[in-house]
Amino acid sequence: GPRAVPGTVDVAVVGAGFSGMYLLHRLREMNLSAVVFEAGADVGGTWYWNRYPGARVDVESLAYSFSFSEELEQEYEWEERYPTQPEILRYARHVADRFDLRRDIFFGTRVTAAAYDERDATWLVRTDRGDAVTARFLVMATGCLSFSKLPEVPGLDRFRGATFHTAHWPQEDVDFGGMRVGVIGTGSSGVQSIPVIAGQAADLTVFQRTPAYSLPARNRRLRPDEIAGMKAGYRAFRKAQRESGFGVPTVPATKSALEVSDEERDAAFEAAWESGSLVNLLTAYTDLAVDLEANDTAKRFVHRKIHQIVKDPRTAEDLCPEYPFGTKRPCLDTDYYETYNRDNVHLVNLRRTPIVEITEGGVRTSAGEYAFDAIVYATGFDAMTGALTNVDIRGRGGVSLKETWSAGPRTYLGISSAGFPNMFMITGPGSPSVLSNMVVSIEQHVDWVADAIGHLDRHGIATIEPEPQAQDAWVDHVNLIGSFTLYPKANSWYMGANVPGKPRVFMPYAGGVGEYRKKCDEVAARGYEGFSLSSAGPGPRS
Ligand code: NA7
Repeated sequence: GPRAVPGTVDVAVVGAGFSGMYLLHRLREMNLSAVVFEAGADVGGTWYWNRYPGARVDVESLAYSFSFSEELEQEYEWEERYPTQPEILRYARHVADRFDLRRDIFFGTRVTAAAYDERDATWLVRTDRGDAVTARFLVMATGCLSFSKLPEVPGLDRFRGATFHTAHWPQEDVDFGGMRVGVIGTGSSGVQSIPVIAGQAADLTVFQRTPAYSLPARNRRLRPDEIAGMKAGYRAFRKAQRESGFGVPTVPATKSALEVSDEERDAAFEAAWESGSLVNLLTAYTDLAVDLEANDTAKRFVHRKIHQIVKDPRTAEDLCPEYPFGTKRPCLDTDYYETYNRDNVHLVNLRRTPIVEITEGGVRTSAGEYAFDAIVYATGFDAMTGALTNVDIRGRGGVSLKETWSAGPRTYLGISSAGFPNMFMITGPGSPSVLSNMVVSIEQHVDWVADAIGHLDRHGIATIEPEPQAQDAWVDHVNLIGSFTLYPKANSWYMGANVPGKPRVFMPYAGGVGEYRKKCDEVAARGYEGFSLSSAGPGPRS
């Protein structure tokens, strides 16, 4: 028969993506009991849900992988430089099998609420299947891009054709052969799926509100010698990842984009463009992320590329972003701009002709109606906070996390929030998370949280919670670093700007994963400085 959900555990974990999987493994090593709830039918999180055609990671496979097990590193065979969604999901499944994770994971189960009981210092976690679990610790391993959003236009349920969202793609393959397809959204999911859909559909119309900056991925199969080289050098590479800015080792820039000749700069940008690596362009000069004039040089370079590739000058112009390069998440693509040279592909600039409504037959903009057999929503996510605030989380005094964060998320280190004792977030707002190679950030957070729980248990401490002053100082620090950058100049999901009514706050920590790790380690080394630790309550169960 089906396994019973345990009534009481040390740790309740929400989500079985890379975060929840590794956390479960760590907790078991510490002989703690844990239960993991996962809404999907299998592990993988982002890579379980985002099955749209062309879905790939934009960090190289050998870097976008767990480092916690040398055996895993050595035995796993990556096929492509930038693996496809099926390849990454296969990796996640392999990890689940290899570490026997599934026996503590309850799939098809969504956590709906979690309430802190001050008397017992425990969390009561509830699911949509009626489970109620009491846990000493609650860890939200819910991901940063997991609560999807649809466009805010009337008539979404009116359309009679087939409807898809890139983040809820069907399990079975979809074939758009012979169909008239509309894609709404040109973030990474749109940029990756549009070339593939264009190759199948009779006719494809892309609705673009904001263009993306995209670089060619130059994806290819990995050669045996480069895989062997990587495996031989993994320890040094992992160390470099952890100390880097983006969780990907780079050669630090030494020059301003404004102190070199146009020829030298163009050559450097050209090399980055040819390399198929986003960070190579983002970090080509010291000041691209902080100085508008310097940034303009990269912006103009990409604009030139777009005009070289796209034959119709008006389409090319519409594809050129106005906001500074890198201030919204840039994309890696395979034939994205080239796709607009196809006869069956049309671009609609929603800045000129906004969507008025979805109709029975398709999409109506201010310029008229477009008829479709299928609409693909590539409209993204309520990023970083959506997956947290859409669970009814109640901390001390029954206070809701959603209300507490109504003016923007407030965390200490992006790991925990005042008023919510013994609750941790993996890659929460206020951590580098979305500005980094996620696997590097995930491992660092999981290790820090597991070590913190170990520390509490060794010292007979029942609760950990940020002091409000430490949290205020961290929020100020995150804001200050953000204010040194150009990020606030774009209407991005980093700023919450893609969701109407969401407060405009720059949510990630932009100081780099290496600096961030140092801060987290210092806090722990100083006895969890900035946290109040209390030994009231029941203490560890063993
Ligand atoms: P993104 O990057 O949030 O992209 C969503 C796209 O959908 C973006 O172009 C949005 O335009 C567009 N959008 C959203 N709402 C609307 C409405 N109402 N009307 C028209 N267009 C809309 O999500 P993705 O799934 O592509 O990628 C998420 C991340 O995954 C990506 O950054 C990588 O890190 C991996 P906007 O820019 O808001 O004007």
